[in-house]
Amino acid sequence: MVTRRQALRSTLVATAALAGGRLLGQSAPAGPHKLPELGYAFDALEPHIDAQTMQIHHGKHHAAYVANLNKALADYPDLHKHSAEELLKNLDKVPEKIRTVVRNNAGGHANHTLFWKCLKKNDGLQPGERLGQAILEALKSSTASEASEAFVKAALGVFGSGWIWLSVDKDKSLRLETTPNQDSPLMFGRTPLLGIDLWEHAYYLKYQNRRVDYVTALVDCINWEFVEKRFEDLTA
Ligand code: MN3
Repeated sequence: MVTRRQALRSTLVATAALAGGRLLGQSAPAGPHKLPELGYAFDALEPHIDAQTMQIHHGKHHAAYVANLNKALADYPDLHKHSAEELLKNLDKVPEKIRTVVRNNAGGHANHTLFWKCLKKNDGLQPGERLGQAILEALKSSTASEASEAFVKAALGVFGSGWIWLSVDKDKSLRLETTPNQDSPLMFGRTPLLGIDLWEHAYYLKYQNRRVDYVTALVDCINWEFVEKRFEDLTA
């Protein structure tokens, strides 16, 4: 017969083992790069983006870019002081042996870090006048709805996986651009202002192959407060 004390002890051991396993399972390999907090609840963008997609996207996909970046840099301690953004700006200084891995995973890390901040249900809020005007120029549009259409059309034109961006050029002008895979405007001397993930993992659970519906829904999920503040900082 199992005494109460024995039963309690085995429960404690099992609980400790479970907690240990969970810690081991979740702990990323040591390294300079860390998965940032999402900053809001997984269901904060419902119904536009579902909670399960957000959870997998942040906790699995973004986490994997961070883990793989740390792994690639493990034997290169001199590179540990650089942010993902700095690595992307200076890929030519990254040893050739790890350059592609760093390009993909520093890209994945930096792109998603910005992406999470760009998202918030905006209840139809529009960007302020200065940013609004810059967006109309970048999208060669005369009205906000024309600009939205041009943005969605450009997103649909990306073949396979990639990103669509509004980025700030060296002359501080705003431009619309798309990149394949996890490439960043930082690789081309521009600074991303706003980026939208066009990989299927960003929308497949809810929208399946309907990228048009996902991008259209995301227009209502742009955190204009954040983007506008970033625009002021980048173009000051
Ligand atoms: Mn993604």
